[in-house]
Amino acid sequence: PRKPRVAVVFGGRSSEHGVSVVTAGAVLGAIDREKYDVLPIGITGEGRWALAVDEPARMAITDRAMPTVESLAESLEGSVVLPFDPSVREVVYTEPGSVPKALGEVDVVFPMLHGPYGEDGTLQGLLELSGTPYVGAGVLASAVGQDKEYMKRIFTSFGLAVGPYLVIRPREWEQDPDAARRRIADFAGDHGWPLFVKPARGGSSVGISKVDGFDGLDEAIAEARRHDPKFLIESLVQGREIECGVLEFEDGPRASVPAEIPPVTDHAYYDFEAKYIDSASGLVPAPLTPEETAEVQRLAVAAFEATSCEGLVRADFFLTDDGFVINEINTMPGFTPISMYPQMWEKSGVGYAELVDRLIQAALRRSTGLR
Ligand code: G1L
Repeated sequence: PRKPRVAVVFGGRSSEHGVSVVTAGAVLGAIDREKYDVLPIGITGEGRWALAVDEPARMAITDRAMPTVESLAESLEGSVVLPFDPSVREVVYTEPGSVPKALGEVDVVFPMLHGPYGEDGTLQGLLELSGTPYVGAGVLASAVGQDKEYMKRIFTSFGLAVGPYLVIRPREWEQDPDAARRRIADFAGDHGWPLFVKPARGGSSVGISKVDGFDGLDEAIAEARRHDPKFLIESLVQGREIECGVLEFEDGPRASVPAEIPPVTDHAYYDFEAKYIDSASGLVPAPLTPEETAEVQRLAVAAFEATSCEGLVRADFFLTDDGFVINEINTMPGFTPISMYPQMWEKSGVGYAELVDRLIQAALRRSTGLR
């Protein structure tokens, strides 16, 4: 019988293009070639989809320089541009059960793209339309995973504790910024400073500022709004940072051993590089009591179920004096072999190659359409 063909889609029009290429290189290197055929599909910085060379060694970091799809594509001739570029006259024709022609026939897609048009459900929607199974979260879970407002609303409605927050919508800020500032002042009165100003959508730590008083507020809002006109105000949640991985097995989702991210001293946040590339200096397993471990594992699986995740999720919590508070979920967590998510599974007895295989198997089990 023919081997299933796995298309790994990576790169893309995001500032984390290089991180995606490096991570896809690790995944391509871990896929069992006896069991699967692979098709590496790169998306260039300007959004062109092209067949890349299958040489994972060329996808590694070289003295701090990130690899790019441009350097891996055999040819960009005839490549398609998605989302559709109006200057491109060709129509991408898609037959049921296949992805756009440029991709060729594939049995399963492994999407490895950060942010808009990759992680937010739009690529997942395209794959749904073409009837192609894919690894990881579906349209809804992907979109929810990119929107901090709806993520919190869903957690709350499923009984998971979230920290205090305020949502300021685009019209509210644009039509009456003083009223919005008063709402923020009331919030600061209730919860104290510092406050965090965050774009509602978009992953990692981009556009987030910590403000200690009204002085830095407008600048922080302007910065958040550069990424998303909808933004959130959050108070500082005092507690230890605990993460837990969830992976879909044949019989349903299971939680990994949790990890603890020690408080950072040298830089303001656990930034993007730390999250996706560095060994993320987390403690795995987290030094928790057996009861705390069981509780955070239960909550991580509950977060996976509440948001209708598939395949995998990394759930991030604070352990406060009042118990676990969920901060966020990440449907496409850092995924190099030394990133937190694969490390948590490694310490749970599931190595990197098995992890990749389980994700592909979960995607192949998934029929398209409603279940
Ligand atoms: F497909 C999975 F397994 F769901 C998946 C896809 C992508 C897991 C993790 C990632 N991560 C990445 O693609 C990235 C960290 C390189 C960018 Cl979001």
